[in-house]
Amino acid sequence: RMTEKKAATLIGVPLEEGSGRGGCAMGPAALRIAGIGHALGELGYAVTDIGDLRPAPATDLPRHQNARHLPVVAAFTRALDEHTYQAARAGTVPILLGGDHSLSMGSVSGMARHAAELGRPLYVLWLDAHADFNSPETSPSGNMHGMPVAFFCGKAEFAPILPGGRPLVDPKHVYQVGIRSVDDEERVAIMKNGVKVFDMRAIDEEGIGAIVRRIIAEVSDANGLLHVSLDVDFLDPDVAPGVGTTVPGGATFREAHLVMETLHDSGLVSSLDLVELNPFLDDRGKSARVMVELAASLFGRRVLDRPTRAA
Ligand code: Z70
Ligand code: MN
Ligand code: MN
Ligand code: MN
Repeated sequence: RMTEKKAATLIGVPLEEGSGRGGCAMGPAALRIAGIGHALGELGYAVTDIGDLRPAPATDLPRHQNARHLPVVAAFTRALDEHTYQAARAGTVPILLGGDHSLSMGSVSGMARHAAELGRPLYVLWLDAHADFNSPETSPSGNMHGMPVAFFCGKAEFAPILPGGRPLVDPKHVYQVGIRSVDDEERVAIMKNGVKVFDMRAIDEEGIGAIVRRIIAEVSDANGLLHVSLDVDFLDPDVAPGVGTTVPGGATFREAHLVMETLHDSGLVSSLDLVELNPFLDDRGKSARVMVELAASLFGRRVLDRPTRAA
């Protein structure tokens, strides 16, 4: 096992219909131009890029009042559930090149299936300004990128998107870090369901390093797999302006790198979403490059070799 080459599968997801505006569909191209494949190769990964998924919209789903573009998002969810599951089952790290955050409905569902087969619990680290825990009943916008966490925890009602009986994620296994914009009904839902929320106040008071080490210790004690979902707006808009919903007061460049380096040292990360990059709004590729740098840190790029800090 130790001698096997590390492997990653890049999955392009030109999906923007979940976000309520155009631009995210160009995200996969921007992440490739910023060098995601090259960076992983330099870190010793065998990289397979399966290209961009372009599923035809689902024809079996009714129009939904408050789940905009449901047939498009559902088609991507189905394709991503399968491709993410297969990439993980083949022993590679699936890396989703988004695309808006509704893509996590599929990537996390696929990882939940993989984890269940291994008999291990799946944990999700949600790095985002938003909780993305709305349902069609609570959403103020109808935009499905505000719903993926509720979906993969089984807390959002849609017409059936995936077959019944699929493993769900326990909301108590979802850690949300960087949160600073939550809708009123959404706040009630995350509290009721026991989502573990570390908002910007927690980061300021406790330090992001201590928070991430605590999360890693819990996942490690449970022998869990950890899926990381990185929304561009986790970062402060000064660091990463290329996103539709900028929210002031986000993570700094240094905080974000520390998260990734600490996660790498844990050896627990099974899969990654890079989402919400909008190249149309970016400043000469700045945000795309930051996202690639953070992915490189997550998969082992470091400044110096040093003993890992105890949890
Ligand atoms: C709001 C909604 C959201 C990302 C915006 C915003 C959701 N809570 N998510 N940008 N990534 O419309 O549900
Ligand atoms: Mn999000
Ligand atoms: Mn967000
Ligand atoms: Mn548990």
